[in-house]
Amino acid sequence: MLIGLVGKPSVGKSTFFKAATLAEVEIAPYPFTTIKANHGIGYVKTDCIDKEFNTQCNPSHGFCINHKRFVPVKLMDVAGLVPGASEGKGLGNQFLDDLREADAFIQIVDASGTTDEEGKETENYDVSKDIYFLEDELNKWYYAIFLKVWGTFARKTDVEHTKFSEAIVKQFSGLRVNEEQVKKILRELSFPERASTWTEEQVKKFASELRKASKPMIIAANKVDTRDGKKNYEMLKQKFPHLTIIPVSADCELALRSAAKANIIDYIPGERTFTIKKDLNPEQKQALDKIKTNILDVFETGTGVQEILNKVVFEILEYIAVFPASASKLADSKGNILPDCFLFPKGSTALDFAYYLHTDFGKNFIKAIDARSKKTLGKSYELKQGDALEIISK
Ligand SMILES: Nc1nc2c(ncn2[C@@H]2O[C@H](COP(=O)(O)OP(=O)(O)OP(=O)(O)O)[C@@H](O)[C@H]2O)c(=O)[nH]1
Ligand SMILES: [Mg+2]
Repeated sequence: MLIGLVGKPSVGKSTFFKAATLAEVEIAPYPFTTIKANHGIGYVKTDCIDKEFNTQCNPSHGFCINHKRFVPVKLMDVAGLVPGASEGKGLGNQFLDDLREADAFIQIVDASGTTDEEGKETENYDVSKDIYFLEDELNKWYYAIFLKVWGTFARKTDVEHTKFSEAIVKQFSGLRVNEEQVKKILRELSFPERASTWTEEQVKKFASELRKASKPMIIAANKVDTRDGKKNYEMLKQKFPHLTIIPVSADCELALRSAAKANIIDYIPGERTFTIKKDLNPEQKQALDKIKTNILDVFETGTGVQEILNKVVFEILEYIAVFPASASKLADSKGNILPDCFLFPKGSTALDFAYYLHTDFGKNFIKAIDARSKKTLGKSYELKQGDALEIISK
């Protein structure tokens, strides 16, 4: 699972990335601070099943606080994209190629309205422009990938009469498109059967539709802590009712997580409260008070960073969290309790789970056992959120 952070320069992509990963990355109020992509691990939050089993888990990846399990997901922060990037403006859009394999994008928008289309300081900028231009640049990026191979590819599929959707999936496997998506798009567009006869406009339309399907997007209206942040977030929500837009303050989340790391406060990412653990100096106290009154008390989704990651993984991509567990004990051979929790796409089966754990478990699958009910489950059992399963193999 890879989630890409995209948007114009200076919107706070690296701040969001740092808040989610606590990786040391450069953050600055001028465009193109990030040039080389940052890779890191963020976490999605799910109920840990250790509470049900009356125990405390020891995760080998991620962590667990108060029975909330934080499961790792890969995040990538790239350079800022500007209008005209496909013609080489700014840093161009070549760097997006690093994100070909992303499962989804988080588009960060600067809701303060204080950065222009190139990320430079301005006033009262119309934030909705960011949404239009990004979509356009992402479509152009996909179209450019298509154009490189389209002539030869389309003629070949005409001649060979191969199943077209299958051929598309194979040709563009690096973009993580799946056959169901391609079939659905072809049905809806009802373009001529022979792809080599498609007009340029038709190829463009097809590339855009495939982009939408293979890179679903959620929008972070960032910097809602600023003067006009909330107002602009509300404007975006009204103007784009078909998009998922979450109010975010990456800066506040970064402050909270850093304070928690320094043992100054107790804070569970995504919650709307924190507790102060130490005597603070007046500036520290004032900064934390501001976060509480301006963000946590105002927005149902807290700072929005955790909410966005969870929404992308569990709602947009529809993944579920599953725990390997034995029916008789919850610890591994080293005594670690429920050390693993894995994310699977909805519709995955007990057999998929077995293969994921080890190819041999998959190949030699006998049955799965539900650690709660001790019931036996077959290969085709569909995994459910929070399942705890043991795989029995030959
Ligand atoms: N008020 C406020 N400022 C923020 C927030 N997030 C980021 N910033 C500020 O916005 C500026 C740009 O942040 P970056 O994280 O470097 O932005 P970026 O999108 O990675 O920029 P490039 O790498 O240049 O594309 C910095 O001064 C941040 O401190 C936020 O939630 N609130
Ligand atoms: Mg950056």
